[in-house]
Amino acid sequence: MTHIPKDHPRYASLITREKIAEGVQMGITSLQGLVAQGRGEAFDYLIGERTIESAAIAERVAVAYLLVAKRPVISVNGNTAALVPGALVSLADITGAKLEVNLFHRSDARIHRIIEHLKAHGAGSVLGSRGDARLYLSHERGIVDKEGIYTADVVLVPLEDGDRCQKLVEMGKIVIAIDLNPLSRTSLSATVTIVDNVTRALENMIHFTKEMKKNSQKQLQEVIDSYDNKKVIADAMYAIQEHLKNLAGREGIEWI
Ligand code: PTJ
Repeated sequence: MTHIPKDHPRYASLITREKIAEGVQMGITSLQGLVAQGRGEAFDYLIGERTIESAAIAERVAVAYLLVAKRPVISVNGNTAALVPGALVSLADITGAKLEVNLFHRSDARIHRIIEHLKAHGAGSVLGSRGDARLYLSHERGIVDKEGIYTADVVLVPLEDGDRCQKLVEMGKIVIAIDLNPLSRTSLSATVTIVDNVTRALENMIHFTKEMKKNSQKQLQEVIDSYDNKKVIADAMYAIQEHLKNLAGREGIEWI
């Protein structure tokens, strides 16, 4: 890993980049994952590299869904395994969700490496290697485990491609997406859209879970019932516009 000095103004972003590059070197992250990360970085820059208020609301609702779920599953791909392995394991532990590796660029070797990587970060059992059920998709993301995503009632899908998100929603599942692009197909089709960097979102969700675990099922249901996903997406777009206006204003550039 390249040494990044802590006082570098773009420290957090550069460390994230290093982790993804390391993921590729370890055979965990796909080469295409680098491109996806670059896209994410660009949207994160537009949003101001912070958790906006509406994302925090969506994160709380996501936690409420995970806590009321009967069969919650957290889907793991090559990017999230490289960026936030410890947080994925912690969130699964405290919400009681199962972890399942599910890849777009699927290979048995990569699935195995990601499972071992999660275990090295404290995971017990990790699903994904069986592939004994199929979602009706023409690509490999459709290969899932029967006791995991296939029969889950709530699925958390960080950095997803739109096809599978739509399919899971069509199957009647609650789908929670983490995607910095508020207008991606995933964002537009998920039940709960968290427009935040996965590195911040998972830490926030762990924090909220610790708080909300004490809540009754009725209280959790109230959090869910008061939620409006379209409003959250609209707010993310507004936040991007306002952030850009502020940046322009600071530089004396007129916002037309
Ligand atoms: O490991 P695999 O084989 O399953 O492949 C995973 C990738 C990510 C390559 C695959 O799912 C893919 O190609 O994803 P997309 O279609 O590029 O979508 C990724 C979405 O996640 C984009 O909308 C990005 O803006 C967003 N994104 C990228 N990095 C982050 C992110 N959102 C939140 N946090 C990030 N760090």
